[in-house]
Amino acid sequence: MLKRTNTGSSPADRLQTERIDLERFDEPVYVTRPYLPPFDEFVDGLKEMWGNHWLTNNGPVLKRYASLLGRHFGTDNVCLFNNGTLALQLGLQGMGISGEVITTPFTFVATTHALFWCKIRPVFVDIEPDYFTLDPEKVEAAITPWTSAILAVHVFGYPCRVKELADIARRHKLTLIYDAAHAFGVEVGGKSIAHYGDMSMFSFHATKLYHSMEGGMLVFRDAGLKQTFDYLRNFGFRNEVEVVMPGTNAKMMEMQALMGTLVLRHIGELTSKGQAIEAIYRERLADVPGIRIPPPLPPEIRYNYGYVPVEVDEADFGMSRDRLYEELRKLNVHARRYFYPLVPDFACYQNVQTRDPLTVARRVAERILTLPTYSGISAETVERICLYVGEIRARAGTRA
Ligand code: T4K
Repeated sequence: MLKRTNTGSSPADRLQTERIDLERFDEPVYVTRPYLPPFDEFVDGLKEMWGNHWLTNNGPVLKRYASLLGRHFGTDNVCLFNNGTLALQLGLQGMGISGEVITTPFTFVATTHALFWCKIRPVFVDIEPDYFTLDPEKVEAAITPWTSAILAVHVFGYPCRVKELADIARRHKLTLIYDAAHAFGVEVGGKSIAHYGDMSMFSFHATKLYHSMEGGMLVFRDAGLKQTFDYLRNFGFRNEVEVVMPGTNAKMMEMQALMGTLVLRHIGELTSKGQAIEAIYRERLADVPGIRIPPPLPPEIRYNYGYVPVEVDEADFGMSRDRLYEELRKLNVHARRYFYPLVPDFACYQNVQTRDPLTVARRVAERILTLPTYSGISAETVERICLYVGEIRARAGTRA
């Protein structure tokens, strides 16, 4: 229950005059929670698995799931993996990418790890300020004779500038790969985001809007790659006695495929719920000085509402992003600083030379805070988080 002490009269000066008790949430409010389909549906699926006596290695549930996703994306060129990281790594390996790849510093570290495991040198260039995706001009400026590909990330599900990147890739004969880990369900110009570039990787991790507990998928343009990806995820086996390449074990198992199948039935509701949550944040935080939500997306983009990232401007908010993060934690609200620190600042990548000063990425990484959103969160909880952010700001202002 929220307690308010009204010391002012007009709604306009409510934030300044109406004090709100910052009462800790009884239960933790996490940045996300996986959607769980009706338990009975899962049990029915388990019964089928028990009947099949088949748990992994290209079983019937996985095969059916792969066809379902193929129909969903309108292509046979899909391959499923046990997680998104290995999907991306094996995707790069299977496409024979080498040398230098131009990529973003503002991402989950797995994007860069996938390059590392393929012995590819990451070349980090800056991002754009509105939606945090790669800046095409910076990409073009970083191309060298050793550049083989661009690895861009639709971070938070915000589409990269796909047309400009495609144009650069075409003119410089580069492979264009997207880490679409956050972008399931996103469309640009009426077309799934999966159909831009030469290959896209989707993560189906439990923390994603759409998930299969753990899981990953590649969607690719060249049908010839399918066989290679199938080999790579299953030790390189062609048959019982032939190993045609040094593959690994990256197979999706039946239980994951079952979860993915069931969650897919509910993807429409999940997106609508996310949209409603985002609308509350957008409206309620609009007048809080120092909090910036990315602008509404242009009409040709259909967004999936999987994340609500905001930027905290310390001067206007009256405290740093890190202080706000800590204050919210005290109230049992576990927002996350996705993606801070920047990948090149992690110890294992500090020796990677970066010519671009990454000015925008550094500023964004210092300010970013990803707020809780998931299908099970109530509108009341979101309203309360917004009021708390406003109140924390008002108190910071009072102290200043
Ligand atoms: N590329 C990009 C751009 C990515 O963002 C990712 C993954 C990848 C590639 C690699 O894809 P995968 O190999 O993961 O398929 C999480 C996820 O583990 C990771 O998948 C995701 N990106 C990244 C952005 O976030 P953490 O370390 O922040 O997760 P964790 O365990 O702290 O979970 C966040 C919150 O979610 C928890 O505070 C509570 C809640 N939660 C989590 C789990 C796992 C639940 O309520 N239930 C759960 O089962 O990395």
